[in-house]
Amino acid sequence: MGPVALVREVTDSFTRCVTRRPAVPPLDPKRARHQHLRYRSALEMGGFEVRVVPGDEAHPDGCFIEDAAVVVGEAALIARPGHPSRLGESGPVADALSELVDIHTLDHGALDGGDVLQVGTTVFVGVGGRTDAAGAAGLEAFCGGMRRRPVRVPVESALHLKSGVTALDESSVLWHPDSCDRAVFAGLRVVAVESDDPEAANVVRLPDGRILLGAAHHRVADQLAGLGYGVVACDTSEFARADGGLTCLSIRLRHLPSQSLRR
Ligand code: CIR
Repeated sequence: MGPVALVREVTDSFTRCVTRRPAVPPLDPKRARHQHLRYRSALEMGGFEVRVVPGDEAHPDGCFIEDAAVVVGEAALIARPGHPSRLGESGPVADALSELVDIHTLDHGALDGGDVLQVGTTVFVGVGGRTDAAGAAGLEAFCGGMRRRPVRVPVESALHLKSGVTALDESSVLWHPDSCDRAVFAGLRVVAVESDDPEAANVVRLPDGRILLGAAHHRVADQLAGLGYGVVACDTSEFARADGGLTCLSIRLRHLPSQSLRR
């Protein structure tokens, strides 16, 4: 089957999302839902089949579904979110993933999917923010069975590794200078965004090869177009107010078996 993206409904409790700074005015679930629909459409137009996981009012941050699991090839590792209020989000996500891939579960430590960046066969894991050494070790053990090379990356100021660096293709990353040490990406092409645009490097690679980026980041759109990438913009500003970017709103499964027996 083709590429699938899982997204999760925005709940009324979205007003109570974890935020690094108080949200003023309060977070707006209606506006977030509107933006979420546009985001889903952009994923579909780019070649994903979108599946929607029901929301749970008990978990305001559940729509940031990326943090709940890491999919590598045809297996998923159910994560253990690093913020205590987010523990317990993963049940319905695991149910949805179990229709598509094999399920493994991290049994200790802290790991957020937003800290895991896959580029080709390398799996970078950001450690120091929401993900700790035990969570990274669990991911490394999981990767070992999947013929992937895990690489730990210290994360200091960003919420997640992918807040400031994401993949453009199988050998290129889009990187913000404050996100992490550029040297960890030796051997890959590193495209740097302007240092005054910290959220600009969080983009989603669509199955059709285009790059989905935040609507406010015009300079990056021009930069990527100049490098030959097709770009498509999406406004997720209400989610940005809750510290979420484009990647965190979906779990993307790119390489599913041609015939899924689990459907
Ligand atoms: C949180 O603080 O956990 C949420 N409000 C935002 C999570 C964003 N996730 C991500 O960037 N992967």
